[in-house]
Amino acid sequence: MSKTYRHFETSAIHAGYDAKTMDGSLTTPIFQTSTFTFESAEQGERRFAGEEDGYIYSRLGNPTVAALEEKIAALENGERGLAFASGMAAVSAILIALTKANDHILCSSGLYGCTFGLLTMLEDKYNIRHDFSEMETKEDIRSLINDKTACIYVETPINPTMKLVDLRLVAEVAKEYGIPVVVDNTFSSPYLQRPLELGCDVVIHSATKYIGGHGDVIAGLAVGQKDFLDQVAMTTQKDIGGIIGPMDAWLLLRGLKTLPVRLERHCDNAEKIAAHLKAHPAVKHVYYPGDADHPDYALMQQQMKRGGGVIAFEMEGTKKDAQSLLNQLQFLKIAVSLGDAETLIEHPATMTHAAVPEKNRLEMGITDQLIRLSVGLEAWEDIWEDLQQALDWCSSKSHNKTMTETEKLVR
Ligand code: LCS
Repeated sequence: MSKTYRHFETSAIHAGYDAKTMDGSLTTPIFQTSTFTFESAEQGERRFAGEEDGYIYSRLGNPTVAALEEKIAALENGERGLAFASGMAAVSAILIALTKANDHILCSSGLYGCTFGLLTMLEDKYNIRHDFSEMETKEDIRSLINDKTACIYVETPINPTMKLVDLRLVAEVAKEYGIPVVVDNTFSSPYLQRPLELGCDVVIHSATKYIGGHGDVIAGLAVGQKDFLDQVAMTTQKDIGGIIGPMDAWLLLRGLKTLPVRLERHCDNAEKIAAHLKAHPAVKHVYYPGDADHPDYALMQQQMKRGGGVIAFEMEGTKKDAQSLLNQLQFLKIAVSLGDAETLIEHPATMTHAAVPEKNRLEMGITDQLIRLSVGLEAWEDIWEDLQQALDWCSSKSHNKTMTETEKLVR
């Protein structure tokens, strides 16, 4: 395990790197190389045989990537980290490592659309079945575990509905059966939530989001016990090959240094925006775990530091009204992804979760009127001003529509 410091903020900057080993370079050098030379044929043989430490080929390991893996392990309080080409490469490597044909996976009641797609593919090709559960009580979980259950897979907060899952509760039940719990911690980042400290076994990130933080890299990370991640490194990671490049690893190392500062600001802004959204007549419902009215607010306080930077809200009206809101925005960006400096807004039913069949989508709570807002680092007043003018427009349009319909009736 790499050296950690007393405070997360210090580890985010210093963990996993010793400038003395890199000629005093303040920042981690980018080892932009595909392969590493051996001094002799015998050295090559020893490295391949695992008898001598040292790099071989960048798909098997690279010093810049290793620095990132050490840092994320330190921040998640795990034994080993692994870096991947994308969040989905991390999700697929871990799920493939944990399952075999005919197994079963128990999942939280909502998942990112492509994770849902991966589960569907695993079922179609290898008969690896899955169930969804709200996981509100121990009995909810126990009732869906069977002798084929290979792991429990949880997102919390869930993309995009912002429901939470009680990680301590899930970990306690999983221990009864000796089943590993995998947590996709993308929406929280290790600054707000550390699932391994709550008894879970593996943490996954789409590092594309808060960890990168600047909308310029696609990447994934996994953290867990060394034995298991060593096995993943030598099997699904090495042989499927979804590894990260050195430049992208460096961008994540840079992003991580400011993670605590950015997250505090994301949370400050999101709290203010959520409160204003709640008061607007065009908004039917706001789902933000940092809001005291959120059904999981008490749970948020137990397992997260703050509510995070993502808000989901339901518009009054129809899908068209939800789309109109996006179209009326002046500077906020219509885009999927989240956790960037820019505020990003999207329509999950037709974007991130468009590939999820309507029945499953509605069961997950993703209606046509649901909007997901990743609150950025701009001044919250400017974010609200843009949202407000778009919401006002939606309200006045529905008001006008009602008037016209009434007028028609009168005539
Ligand atoms: N897990 C979660 C919770 C995610 O939100 C995403 C991507 C992934 C895994 C996959 O990560 P990637 O391969 O994209 O790095 N979520 C996206 C989203 O909500 N909008 O765009 C991508």
